[in-house]
Amino acid sequence: MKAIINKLLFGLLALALLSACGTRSKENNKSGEKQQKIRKEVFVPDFNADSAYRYMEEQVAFGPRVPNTPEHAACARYLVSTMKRFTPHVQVQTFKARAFDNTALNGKNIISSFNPEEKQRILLAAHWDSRPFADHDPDPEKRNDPILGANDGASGVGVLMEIARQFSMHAPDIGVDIIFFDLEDYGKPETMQANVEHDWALGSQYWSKNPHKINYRAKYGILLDMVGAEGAVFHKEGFSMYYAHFIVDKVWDIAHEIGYGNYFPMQTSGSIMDDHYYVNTIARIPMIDIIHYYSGSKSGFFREWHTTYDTMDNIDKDVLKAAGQVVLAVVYRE
Ligand code: AHN
Ligand code: ZN
Repeated sequence: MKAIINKLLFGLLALALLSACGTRSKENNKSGEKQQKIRKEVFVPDFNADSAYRYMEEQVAFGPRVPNTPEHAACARYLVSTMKRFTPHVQVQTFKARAFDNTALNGKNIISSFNPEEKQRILLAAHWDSRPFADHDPDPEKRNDPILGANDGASGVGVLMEIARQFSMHAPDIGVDIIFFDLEDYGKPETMQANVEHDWALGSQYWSKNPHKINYRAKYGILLDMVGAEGAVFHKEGFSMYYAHFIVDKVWDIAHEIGYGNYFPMQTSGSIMDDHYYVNTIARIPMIDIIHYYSGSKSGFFREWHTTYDTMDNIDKDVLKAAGQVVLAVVYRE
């Protein structure tokens, strides 16, 4: 009896310890025809959604982060100084790009590296700028106003900042580069009929042609876009399936294995033009997009997409947790 109680106590203690400092998941290594399971203990930190939420609030507090504005510049300084708390290897790639309307935009891609000497690398990314016009706002009067971009912008960056904080406490085995792409959301407004191409994702186009390191390679990349809206689910996006099927499988399988299957349905969506498209086609690094697709709206995105309602009010910490925990598990299993 005493032995059983001791065992129980030990189990409880182990549980408490695990929940305090991360989880150990069991890795299945299939080998030979018997597919004997060799369990390798892998440490995966516990993603803190409150922390990610706070990093989002801090970005949104600058106001819209529209290129060529002081708010955009101030947010860049905040992102750089915060990331420098997590790694000394932070680089800013400053560049100019032409918008659809010929405006010369000042862009800054912010690149934070972990284990910079490691050859095997993973690339994680999100865009940090916010859209200059709320062209999908229900009120026509507001369609020229800039958006706050809580979900469309700040969510992916907030999740990656929390991941960076976790890396600073327990470095993963593999090398990781976290890129905050600029100028993603300056595409031509919905109503404009101009025949322009490649008007979105100007920062990732620039980086893909001019990576921060010569001959830069990564095994694969994961882009996070709109990972915070209440009710979000992440479908297997079309370009991700086309260019990086094996990563989609890996990520969705892990999501199901660690209990976030509800957020990662085994369903495909159409192809979405986003930063990963250029990383795949120009830099030729296979990259997927974890993006909230919503078939219930005309745009295919969340209800507040490109409206003045894309605020912190519609952010759900459980969604941030699902996206962040799955990406952490993927990285620490490498
Ligand atoms: C297009 O609407 C063509 N692409 C959506 C990419 C995007 C905009 N992601 C966030 N905002
Ligand atoms: Zn957008």
